[in-house]
Amino acid sequence: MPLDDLSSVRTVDELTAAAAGLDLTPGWVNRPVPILWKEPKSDFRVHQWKWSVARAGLDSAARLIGTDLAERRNLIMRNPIPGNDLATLRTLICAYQTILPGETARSHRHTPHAFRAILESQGAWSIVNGEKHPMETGDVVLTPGWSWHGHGHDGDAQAYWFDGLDVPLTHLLEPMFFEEHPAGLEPVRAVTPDSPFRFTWGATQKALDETRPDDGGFFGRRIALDTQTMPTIGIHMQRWQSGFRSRPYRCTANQIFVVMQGHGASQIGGEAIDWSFGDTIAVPGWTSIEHHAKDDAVLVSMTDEFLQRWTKYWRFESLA
Ligand code: GTQ
Ligand code: FE2
Repeated sequence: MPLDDLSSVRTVDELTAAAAGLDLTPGWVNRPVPILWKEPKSDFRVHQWKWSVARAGLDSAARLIGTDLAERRNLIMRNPIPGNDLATLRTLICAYQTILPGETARSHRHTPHAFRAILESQGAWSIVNGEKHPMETGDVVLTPGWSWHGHGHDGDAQAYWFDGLDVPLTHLLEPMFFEEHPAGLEPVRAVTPDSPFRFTWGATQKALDETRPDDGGFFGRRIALDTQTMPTIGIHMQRWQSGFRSRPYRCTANQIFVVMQGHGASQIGGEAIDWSFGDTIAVPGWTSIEHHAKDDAVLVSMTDEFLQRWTKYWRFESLA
C-alpha cells in the first residue's frame, strides 16, 4: 500500500495512523485540549501591576539607559503565565513609558494600533503624523496603526504615561509592518492641541459631568472615547463617586483598567484587588467584575469589546 493511499485501510486505528502520517487529523480522536468547550476559560490571569513599583523601575531605567539606545523606555506588563513574555491579555499589551525633559524618542510607525493615557506630565508631547500633540496629565492620545509617532518633552520634570496596543492581535493575524522614520524624529508641521487624536483631561471631565450613571449600575458614569480610527481598541473613561459599588457582571471582552485618580477595591474573579493611582489591572474575558470606589475615582480602560461586537462574539451577563 502506498503511504499516501488511505483507500485500503481496514480499521479505524489504521486510518488514524495513516492519516496522521499525511497531516490529516481525524476530528473524532480524543485530544488533550478539545476543539470546542462550553464557555471561555482563559489561560491568562487576572493581574495587577502597582504604579509605585513600576515607577521606581522607570526611574532606574531613566538613570541607566537613554532614548538613543532604548527607542522606547518602557516596562511591558507581561501576563504572568508560563511561556508568555509579551501579552498582557490575549489581544492586548500595555506598558509604562517615561521620558526625561529635553529627550526625544524617535518616530516610527507600525500596523498595531496604540494609545497613551498620561499619568504625570507637564510639557511632554507626541508628534503624530507631523502634528505635535501635547501630552498633559490625564490626557489620552491615540496613534492609530501606521501613523508616524515620536515623543519628546519640553517640561522640567520627568514624564510618565501608560501605553496600550493591540500587538498580540497583530501577531495572531500576522499583518505586522514596522518602519523607522527616515528623519529620526519626524519634523513638526503643526501644533494641534485640538485634534481627534487627543482627549484632554478637561474635555473628559466635562463629558463625564454631562453623563448619567448607566441604568444597569454596572459601569457608573462612563463615556467611550471615539476610537473608530483604531477599531480593535475600545477606550472608556469612568468616574465613580466615593462609595460607588458596581453591580457584578462578566463579559467576553478582555479589559485592562488604569487608575487615573482616587483609590478603591474591586472583586475581580473573586479576588480582592486594592487599587490606587497609576495601577493597572488586567482582566481576561468572562471574569466576574465588581468595582468599589473608596474616594472619587477616575479609571481609563482598554478593551476588545468593539472588536468582539463586530465579530458577533461579544456576550455580557449580569451576576446579580
Ligand atoms: O511609544 O511607540 O510601549 O511602539 C510599545 C511599542 C510604546 C511607542 C510601547 C511602541 C510604543
Ligand atoms: Fe510605537
